[in-house]
Amino acid sequence: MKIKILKSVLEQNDNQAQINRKKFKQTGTLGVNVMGSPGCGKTTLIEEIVKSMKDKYRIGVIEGDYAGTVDAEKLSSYGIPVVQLDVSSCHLNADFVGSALNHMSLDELDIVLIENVGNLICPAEFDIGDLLKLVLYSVPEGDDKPIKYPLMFSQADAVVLTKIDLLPHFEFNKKKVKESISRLNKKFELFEFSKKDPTSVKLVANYLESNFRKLVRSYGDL
Ligand SMILES: Nc1nc2c(ncn2[C@@H]2O[C@H](COP(=O)(O)OP(=O)(O)OP(=O)(O)O)[C@@H](O)[C@H]2O)c(=O)[nH]1
Ligand SMILES: [Mg+2]
Repeated sequence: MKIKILKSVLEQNDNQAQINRKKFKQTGTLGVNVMGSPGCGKTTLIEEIVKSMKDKYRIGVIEGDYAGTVDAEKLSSYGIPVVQLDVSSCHLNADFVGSALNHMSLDELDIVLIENVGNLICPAEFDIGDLLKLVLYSVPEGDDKPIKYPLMFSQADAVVLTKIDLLPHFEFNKKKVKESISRLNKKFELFEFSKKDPTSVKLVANYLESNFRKLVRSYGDL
């Protein structure tokens, strides 16, 4: 009986995720699910992406937080639309994101960055209807995380190694990390980011830009 209930929760989530995904495609908006453990640097990277892309692209943010509004307040200061979701849960689900989308004019946005709740397990289990999954993985977490949290790394379109400036201070073998993700995931791209090096966001921004262009080419006629 328990299994049936869980199945219906996931089915319901998947149905709403399809609705969200269709909305993103119809409006030509790249919905990006930004995931990673608590404190891995999600808000910091989003902030740098916004700074780097906001003059050329119309960017919105959905902030999924367990509690508090600090991240949403920080990002609102860039004059972009930000919707805060108080989820009181370890992950975002498609319903939460669907309700946030009802408060955004997707027709007027090119990219929506969705900061998921800091967690390497639950967000990987709930489809939110995004078109791209960025998984952030910070150097201080240690180089064994893909082995311990395989679902998250297997789903990533791109993995961003964050806090790369801290590499000299931690035992973190980049080659080992790349190999363990490659065993789980055949298609991921890998980036390195440090807030101490503002140019390091450029490659991530270029990646988002090329995915946005691909989306517009594929669904421009809808
Ligand atoms: N050294 C260093 N610190 C960083 C870097 N990126 C973020 N930090 C710091 O790491 C801490 C957490 O960063 P956030 O961007 O708030 O992380 P988050 O993933 O959004 O955290 P939650 O929303 O709480 O899950 C802050 O003190 C940042 O200043 C980086 O590239 N290098
Ligand atoms: Mg944050």
